[in-house]
Amino acid sequence: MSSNLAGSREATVPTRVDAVIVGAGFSGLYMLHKLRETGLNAVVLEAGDGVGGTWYWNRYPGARVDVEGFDYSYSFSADLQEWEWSERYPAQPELLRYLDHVADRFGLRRDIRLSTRVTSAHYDEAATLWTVCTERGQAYRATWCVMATGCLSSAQLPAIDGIGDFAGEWFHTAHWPVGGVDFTGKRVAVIGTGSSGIQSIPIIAEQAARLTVFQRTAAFAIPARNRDLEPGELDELKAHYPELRDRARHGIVGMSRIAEGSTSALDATADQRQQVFEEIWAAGTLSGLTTSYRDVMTDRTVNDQVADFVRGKIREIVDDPDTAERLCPRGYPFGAKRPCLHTGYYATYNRDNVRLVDVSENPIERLSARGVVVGGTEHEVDAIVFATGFDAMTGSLAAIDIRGRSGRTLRDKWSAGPITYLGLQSAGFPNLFLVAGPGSPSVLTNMVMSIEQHVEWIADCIGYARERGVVAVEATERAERDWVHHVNDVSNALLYSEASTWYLGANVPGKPRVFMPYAGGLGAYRKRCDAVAAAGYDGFVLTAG
Ligand code: N01
Repeated sequence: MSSNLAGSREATVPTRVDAVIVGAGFSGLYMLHKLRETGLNAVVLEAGDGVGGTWYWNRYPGARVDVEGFDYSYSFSADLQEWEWSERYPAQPELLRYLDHVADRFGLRRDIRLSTRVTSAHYDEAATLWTVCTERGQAYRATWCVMATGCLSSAQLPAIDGIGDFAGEWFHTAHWPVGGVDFTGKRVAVIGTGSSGIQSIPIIAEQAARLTVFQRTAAFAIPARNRDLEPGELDELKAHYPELRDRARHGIVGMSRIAEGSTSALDATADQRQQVFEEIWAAGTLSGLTTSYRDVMTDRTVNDQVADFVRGKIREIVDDPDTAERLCPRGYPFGAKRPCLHTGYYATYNRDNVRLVDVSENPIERLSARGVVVGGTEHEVDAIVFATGFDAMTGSLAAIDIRGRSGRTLRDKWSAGPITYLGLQSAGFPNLFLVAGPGSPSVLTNMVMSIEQHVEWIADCIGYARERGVVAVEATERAERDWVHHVNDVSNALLYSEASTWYLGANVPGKPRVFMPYAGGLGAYRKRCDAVAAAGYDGFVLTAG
């Protein structure tokens, strides 16, 4: 409970708005803009001290997006073409500046409350209103509540004994200090080799006296070939803006310039395949290998060809054959665990001050006051970086006490895994919308394109309801049951379930193993959502006031 008198007084006098939006990242900013356009009085509640969401929190060394900046930016406003990306894959500071620019450009800040963490959202059936409360003791009453809380925003520390015993400094990549960290002259451990680890390891290695990387699962990483954009390069893209954006909106992964192969790799000769893979490797794209042939994610033989190709590249780069073998991913299909885009990652292991400790068979036992203990050996370090990921897709929602009709909690409803209709709503929680929720393409695509599609759909739905005097929009149980089956059917036909990943919740002890995103592709998903809307919001019950 807040000790702040003003705060507790506010709690008894809720602020009445049409809509509460939780989160001020890419989703929340655009949601606010769209709801204003729809004529709503909306407020955004954001836990951080600034806007930006993911790009506010993830300030670790080397943090940069792995989708090209041209694609990883809003497409809804021609005005925003004014933004000049400096690099092919923009780094965190530039992305944060961009989102700050968007907040200013559309005058969003006056309706954003920073340093305001939402603790609960309860539905009042009689009043058809949500009451949203914050850690600071404020309360808001709203007809509509939009969770723009992000798919990867609930950071995970591993369940390793002795974290409290470690006498040095430790950091999580997703909660990096704003002023940065100077590792000069230090002995540093990085635990985790997913995207965050793979981006930060080369930079930390350049600074630290010694870097020890603790790897449990080797990742497939593709060189980013990041570079400054040439003068005029962006103008060239902007000259084809509508066409490129349209391609991204309707493609599988939401990117404008990723070739989506329609042929089988099995119909190509070994030389032809090699040439295709080499071209993609040289181009430096995250999804290029996955979409190179139509059967990379359905046929294990084809998938093995891609995996062998990447392993061959790792062996070419890493000097020490033993280290190279340990860096070669094995035991799961390429693409089933999210691939990474890297800059100098594998070559980092050729440095004298970098060591790789394989903890796949011998897990980290504990942290001691002086370091990390594995197999009875204490690896002494001055600082530890946890690049250990997130309680993905559901973690940030589970952190809020969300109660729908009859007081039922979302945590309870989702205890065996998330249940949604289109990843947009869950039955029993009227007027509560999820942006990029579980059951939507979200993390399998360029997030910005998926977010725009959701925000526009939600705003249209709310506008439709208001025009008709509808006070409650709620997914039916039948519609969500059918959708969950469909999501499962689609992922079961692919190779995703053959890896233990955060897509499945496998990285969080006790989390039910359910493949959470929708793997049917953004374009097909968009068509489905459009058809639902065109049919008067098929699968939803619309209740007039
Ligand atoms: O997290 P992760 P992340 N002992 O979950 C290891 C997006 N992203 O922050 O695989 C030892 O991928 C764990 O090992 P294992 C992107 O979608 C995007 O790196 O569970 N190791 C794994 O290696 C990405 O996929 C960008 O066996 C332990 C690592 O920690 C997602 O965020 C940049 C351990 C966690 O990897 C998450 O990426 C960054 C333990 N006890 C992130 N516990 C870009 O756009 C966990 N691990 C570029």
